[in-house]
Amino acid sequence: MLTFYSSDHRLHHGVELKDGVVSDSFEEPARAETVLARVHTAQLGEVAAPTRYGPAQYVGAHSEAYVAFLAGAWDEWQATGRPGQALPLVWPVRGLPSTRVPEFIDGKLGFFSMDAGAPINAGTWDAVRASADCALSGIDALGARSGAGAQGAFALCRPPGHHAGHAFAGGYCYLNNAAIAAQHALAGGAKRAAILDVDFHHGNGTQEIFYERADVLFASIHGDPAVSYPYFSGFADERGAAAGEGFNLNLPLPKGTAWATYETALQTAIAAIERHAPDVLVVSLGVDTFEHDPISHFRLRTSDYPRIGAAIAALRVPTLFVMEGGYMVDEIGVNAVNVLLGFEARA
Ligand code: OKP
Ligand code: ZN
Repeated sequence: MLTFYSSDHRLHHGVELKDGVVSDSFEEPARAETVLARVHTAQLGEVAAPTRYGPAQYVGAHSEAYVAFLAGAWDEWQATGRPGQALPLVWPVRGLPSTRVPEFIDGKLGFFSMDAGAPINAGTWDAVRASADCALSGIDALGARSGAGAQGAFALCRPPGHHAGHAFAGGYCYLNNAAIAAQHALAGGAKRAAILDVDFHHGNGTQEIFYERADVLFASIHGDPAVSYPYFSGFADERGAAAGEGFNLNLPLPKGTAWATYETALQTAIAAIERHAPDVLVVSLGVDTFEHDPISHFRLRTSDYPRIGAAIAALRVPTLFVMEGGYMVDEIGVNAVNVLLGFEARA
């Protein structure tokens, strides 16, 4: 399987407010390095640098105004002379009347964010672009190789993307790499796409982007939002709207979920994808479902990950794996690559 990776991800290193203290983010550069090292040692296949795409390819999944905000936010923040990273501190929640885009950067940060989990520093935009470019390159590689069997490609994205919506950042995410990839596949001639999100956290951004569309099925298995981030999205009764009604499938699972329960949900998601009959499948591949993940509470084991890949391969649909979360840095490489090896063994 071909992997797309850019060392530009290192240009982004965020901070987060954790337990009331500002510290280095769990979403750290070592994550991608660990996965890349495992791609090599497991001999998954070639690693290529992504093609450089333009902001026009990010629009569709995202609004033009939001992409322009991301591109310019650091310069606007820096012009104010603040010493730290750009972070929002005020949001347009229920009860605040204005829907105008603020003129000043502090207001813009709140307008274009769901939380304070997506800080912007000097290298963030370059890292974010390179991450999306890995996903776009992965779709183009699948197209070039389409033919018999279940073809796979791996976009080793960092930062991740699935919390980013049409016009907002959040939860370590800026551009929604999986959504951009699916949109690119449709622009390239695919009639239907599916996105399977196996990250521990609900992919609220991906859900929002495709919520009213029937051409992209979104299926997600995640920690119950009653007790897990992102709290305000991911419930089973969110099933899509308008033309997209019935094309959004949320499978929230309780704390402590281990393989047996997980597998049942996975098979439910796979069956829904099969009914949708997509021309391309994008997998939001988070491995923060791991039993020792520091910020999540499922109990999957290293030996469960190849089974996820094998279940996906059984669909026999060209599949792009897009890296999302996973914060037990020592094991993220083994677990992520195990999914890919399980896919290849069945492909
Ligand atoms: C990104 B991805 C919990 C705070 C949650 C945000 C988590 C973002 C996860 N104490 N912080 O889905 O892996
Ligand atoms: Zn996650």
